[in-house]
Amino acid sequence: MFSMFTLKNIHDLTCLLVVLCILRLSMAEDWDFLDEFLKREYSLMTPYRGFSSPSSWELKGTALVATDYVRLTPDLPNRQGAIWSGTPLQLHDWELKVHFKIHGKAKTGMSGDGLAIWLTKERMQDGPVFGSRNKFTGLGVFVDTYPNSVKNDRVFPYVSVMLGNGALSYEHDSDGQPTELAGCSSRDRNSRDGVFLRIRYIKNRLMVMLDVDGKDIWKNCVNITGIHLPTGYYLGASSATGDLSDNHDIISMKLYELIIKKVPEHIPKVDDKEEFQVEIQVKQISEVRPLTYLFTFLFLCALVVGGSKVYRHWEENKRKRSY
Ligand SMILES: [Ca+2]
Repeated sequence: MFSMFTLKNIHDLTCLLVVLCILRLSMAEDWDFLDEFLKREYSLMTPYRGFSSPSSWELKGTALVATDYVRLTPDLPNRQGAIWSGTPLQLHDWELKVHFKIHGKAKTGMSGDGLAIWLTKERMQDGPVFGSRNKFTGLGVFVDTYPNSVKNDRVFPYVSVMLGNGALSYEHDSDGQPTELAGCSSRDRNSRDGVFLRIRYIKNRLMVMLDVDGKDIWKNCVNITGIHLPTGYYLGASSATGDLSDNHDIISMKLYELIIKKVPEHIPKVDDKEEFQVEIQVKQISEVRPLTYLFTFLFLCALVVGGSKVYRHWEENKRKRSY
């Protein structure tokens, strides 16, 4: 009975350790990238030469180009403006660093409406979602400065992420809460030097980080896995003002290609097929030392326990014989 119990424990512990090893390795892979390269064809930065090329950036609505910024809307009511890249993004793993500034005379809570950063199939279309079309296809990152919903339990300004499939509708009156994937509160209005926003998409993980003081101190806002974004979509930024307003300025949008670690394939395998998984993967893992130590330890324990049991049995027999 004892030996059976021990064997069961060894089996359970081994399975647990194998799972932990695989989990640790896959988590490390998710975060790792080797290098990043600025891709100018997708980026917008001073001196904003991109607007002179028809294949690059385009202005819409009230958007205008100044020396140090592109203003999507001025601090005036009922304005809409946008900028859109004309080059479809063909990269699989990337990071977009957006430097923006939302500022105006009004107190926070009495200004609006905010801005959106886009990576969508559609481009250059007016609409009610921060000055761009609703029922979009792709990614929208919203910097919402005005709480429209009276039921709001969130602190504004509020940054949120939505993935549109062409049918989902962003509800402006509820600040997009029903379709929000994740988000966070962020004081990104009237910052002296503007706010930096990072949108990182790597191996189907989407992360959004914010640096509101320009001190290179990043706050994690969104971190979600299982996001599938097709290539060939367009980068853009848009903004709208209503009764309340603000200046919504984009200072730069820099797109970096992320070079990720390629894990060489040593053995053929099929995802989601159990018969190809556990045992083969265990042999694959180079860091099997903890397993070796565990097996040695368990073997020694079993040896000691078994030995003492045999010894006790032998002692008992000896005692019986001597009676
Ligand atoms: Ca709002």
